[in-house]
Amino acid sequence: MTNLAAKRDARTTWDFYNQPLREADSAIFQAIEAERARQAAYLELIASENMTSRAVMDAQGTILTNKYAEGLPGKRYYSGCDHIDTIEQIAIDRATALFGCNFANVQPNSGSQSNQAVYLALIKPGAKILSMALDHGGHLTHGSPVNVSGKWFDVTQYGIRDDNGEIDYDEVERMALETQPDMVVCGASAYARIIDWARFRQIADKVGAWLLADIAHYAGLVAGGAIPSPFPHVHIATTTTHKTLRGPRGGLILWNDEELSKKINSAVFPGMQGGPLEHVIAAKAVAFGQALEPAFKDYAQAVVDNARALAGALAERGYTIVSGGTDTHVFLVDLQKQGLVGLPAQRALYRAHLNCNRNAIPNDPQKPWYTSGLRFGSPAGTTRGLGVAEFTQVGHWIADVLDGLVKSGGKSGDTEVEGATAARVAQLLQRFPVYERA
Ligand code: DSN
Repeated sequence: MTNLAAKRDARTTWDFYNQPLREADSAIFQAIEAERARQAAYLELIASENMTSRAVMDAQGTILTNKYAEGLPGKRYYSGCDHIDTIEQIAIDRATALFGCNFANVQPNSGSQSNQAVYLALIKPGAKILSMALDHGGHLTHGSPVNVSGKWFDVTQYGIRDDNGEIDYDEVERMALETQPDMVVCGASAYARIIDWARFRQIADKVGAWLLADIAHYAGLVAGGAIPSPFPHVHIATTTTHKTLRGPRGGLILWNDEELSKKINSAVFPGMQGGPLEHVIAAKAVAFGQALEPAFKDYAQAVVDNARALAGALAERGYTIVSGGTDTHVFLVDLQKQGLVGLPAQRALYRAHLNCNRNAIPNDPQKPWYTSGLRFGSPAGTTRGLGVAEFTQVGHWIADVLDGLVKSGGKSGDTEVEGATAARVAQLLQRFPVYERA
């Protein structure tokens, strides 16, 4: 090799290991920068989203992505896992401390895979599941016909009561006695009220079923003590780590009984997954550490207070809140009274820099693509620093935009109101700056 070639080679090697994304791939860098600007400029009201910390992202964006580590701390199939073990054990210890349970598997890549791993661990294809219907607030992975859970299991679904929008526990019990499920699933992705974990356990015990609580949406509120914990009532809880819990995108399984450990751990690996994403597990550990700080309790309570303020303002303006209000971070608005459809409503709000998602409401006459509802949540806005006064104000801005949409016939929206609202949102968000770099 000539000297010049050797120099060039050294430079290439240095670049490979050290060149920042900005220089290495400008197309992707610029798109990420654009997304950073979007997140700064829009108020995030999607109930399942949040803004995680720089520290969490720092942990995730590390050389840990290089390592294969099938197995569990202290029992790996590949060598070189000493430091990975340290990290994963810290994540496990913090998870169990945070949720007050004995065991945790921090490896699931998502909430969906957490649920699938639990099914794989405890029931067989063809088994009976009793769970909440998707359009009543449940989740795809709780037995929706379009999901593997609905294809492989015999699913019966409960919903919410027409009169008060709450789970009808007597009806759940009746259904359980009638169908004799192998597993009862509680937990939801669009249910605003406190779930009675103890009552669900009584029902599950009556029919000898496993009780799984999917707390993907509520985990941060549970960890922060703003709503009751599913432990010690449930056999197993699953969650995502990126919603109210404010960590990296990922999943987590929690349980108390040592007898379940082998089944659950082996369902995650080798049952469902291969090498765990240890860079994400490090980021989960950081997020769990942050959630163990006393300040997280204040955050969790503020999330609930803010969601109530938002729902209250919308109700004051004549919008129907499913179940009449919220005890959590989330609620659904039923747009039928205003004659609105979810899709154009979501788009009108986005034009005003208010980001929420259209969502099916119970017994929705519209198709899932359109819907008759909107789902709102406070976790990201609360992280950003908005309080009750700001969320109340935002509730009125949402109502202004939706009223404008009604006046325009429900499709195009009122450009003037949307523009004025976008300007107000921009002014508000200037007071609550976010990430300085992508
Ligand atoms: N997509 C999530 C949500 O928005 O609730 C659930 O998986």
